Amino acid sequence: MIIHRNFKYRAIAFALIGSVLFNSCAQKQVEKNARQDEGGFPFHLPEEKPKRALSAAMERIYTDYASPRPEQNELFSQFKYTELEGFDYKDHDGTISRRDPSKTILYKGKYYVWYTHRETPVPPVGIPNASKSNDTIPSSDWDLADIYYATSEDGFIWEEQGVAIPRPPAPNVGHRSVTTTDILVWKGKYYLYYQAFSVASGKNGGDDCPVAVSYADSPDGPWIPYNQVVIPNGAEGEWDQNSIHDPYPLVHNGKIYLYYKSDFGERPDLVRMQGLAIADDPLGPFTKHPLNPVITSGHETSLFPFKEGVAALVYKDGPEHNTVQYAEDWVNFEIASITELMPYAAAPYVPDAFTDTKNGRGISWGIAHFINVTDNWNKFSSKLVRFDCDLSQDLHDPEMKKHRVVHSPEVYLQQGLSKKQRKLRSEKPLK
Ligand code: AAL
Repeated sequence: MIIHRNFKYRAIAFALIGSVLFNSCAQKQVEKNARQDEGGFPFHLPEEKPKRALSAAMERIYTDYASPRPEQNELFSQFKYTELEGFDYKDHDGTISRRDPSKTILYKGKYYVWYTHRETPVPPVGIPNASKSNDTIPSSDWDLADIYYATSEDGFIWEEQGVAIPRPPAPNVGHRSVTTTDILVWKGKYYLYYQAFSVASGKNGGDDCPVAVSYADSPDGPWIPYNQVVIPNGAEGEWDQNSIHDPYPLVHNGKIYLYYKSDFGERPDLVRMQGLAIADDPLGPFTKHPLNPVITSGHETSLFPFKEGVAALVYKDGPEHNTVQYAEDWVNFEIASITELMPYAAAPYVPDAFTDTKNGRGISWGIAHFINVTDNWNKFSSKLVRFDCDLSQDLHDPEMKKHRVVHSPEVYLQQGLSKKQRKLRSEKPLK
């Protein structure tokens, strides 16, 4: 009896499955027929994703980006650059360098920016020659450096105020060089996080350093060093075992979200990616996110709250360089747009960086740097520069939304073949 009943149920099940399969095949055939007689893709690019079969590329511009048109994508922008006034570089002889700026903040009507300041009797010898460095000869452009700051009324003309954080005496962490700082404003106090080198960059083979922090009641200081590592390197064998670079704090969900870069693997196959460490208190403890690395590309992390999520300027290194990326959950980043000529070490003015906003407004300018400004490795030095863009919900600047940057032929010709490439490519094929 039971066998008979099972057989009946199985027969019903097979009949149901069969009819579902038949219907879906029939449905597909109906759609296929419909598509074939719906004509080609429309002449005017639809604002919304059209109900028709789409190629992967067409699908992508409706699903991956805020708008199928870059000029209507709030997270697409071009970037424009302006020389800053107020900084002396001694004709870029390599003995003075300013680079790796912090985010800019506005305090009592003045803009403030902090940055790596190196002033040495001679230019750096270069990381590969780090063994030749000593107490006066720098290995890299950011070796034997201190953290300086400058103020401005308009973001274009600056007045250097002098040193904010000097190198501490040995054996305190950072006694060799303190560099690549960023600012956090938290409960009325100011915190500067920075790379704290105890050995010349390159001496151990890599650009090895942890992150330390100093704090003050005013952006003008005095800055009190915490004199401890606040973002430690990863354990042996972990991606961030050697370096915690570019500390970049924001405030989200009542916590400090500090993004950072690490260089991992061995030169010349170095990989650079971005991680996230979160804390309830500016002095830590910071907990590294279990999904680290959270951004697969980029250098000198720069991010800003945007709507409910966070956006990132991802440039220079990695498979997804030259992109603006977005993470609604502040952890899982997607590409929001592809762009070019992105600012090096971009450090934007982010009005809502520390307000724990639930609707980030975005950015329109900041400070960045140009490295090796004389294109001469024997006189290596860098300089600060202003960048402007339109990655803001409160700005509509069509000039920043053009699809392409027109370069002069000289820019292309500057990227010439090496002698080796030219020789290889001019040899006649053997056959
Ligand atoms: C920069 C940053 C960090 C590195 C070096 C100085 O672009 O990534 O600060 O250590 O280069």
